[in-house]
Amino acid sequence: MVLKAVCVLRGAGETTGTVYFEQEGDADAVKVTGEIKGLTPGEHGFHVHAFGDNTNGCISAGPHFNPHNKNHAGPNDKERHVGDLGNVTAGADNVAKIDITDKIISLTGPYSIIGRTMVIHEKADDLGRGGNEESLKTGNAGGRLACGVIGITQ
Ligand SMILES: [Cu+2]
Ligand SMILES: [Zn+2]
Repeated sequence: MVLKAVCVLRGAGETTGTVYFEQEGDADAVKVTGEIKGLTPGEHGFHVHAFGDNTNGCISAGPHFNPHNKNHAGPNDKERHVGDLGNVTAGADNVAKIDITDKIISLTGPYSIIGRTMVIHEKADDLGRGGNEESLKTGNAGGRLACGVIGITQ
């Protein structure tokens, strides 16, 4: 059975986006597609944060989803937060097209990302290589431009 989820991102500014998630089965990689508009050209950190709570805006989503208590890193690192999807890159048109395949996130099981929050950041994620303490927590990706709760779709 194919599992599908969707996330609509909104924030205080003009950044908006729609992200789709698809997973063939429990143990398969998750395909993440979609686009985010209203971004400055260049890289922007893109993560799953722990809570599906947007009561006080994107800040209520808490830290990166990190059920195994690891340091922050990039999507291809062996040790990373489950929520570490790295960066998306916006072009001169201020749009980032998303096309990610990730083997760590899941739409099912105890570490499912359903009901958690996707966040797009102001700055690039340094993938844990920034050489300071914050780099190992957030990748120094700065403010939260927009976010949305990941929900089940058909
Ligand atoms: Cu984040
Ligand atoms: Zn992280």
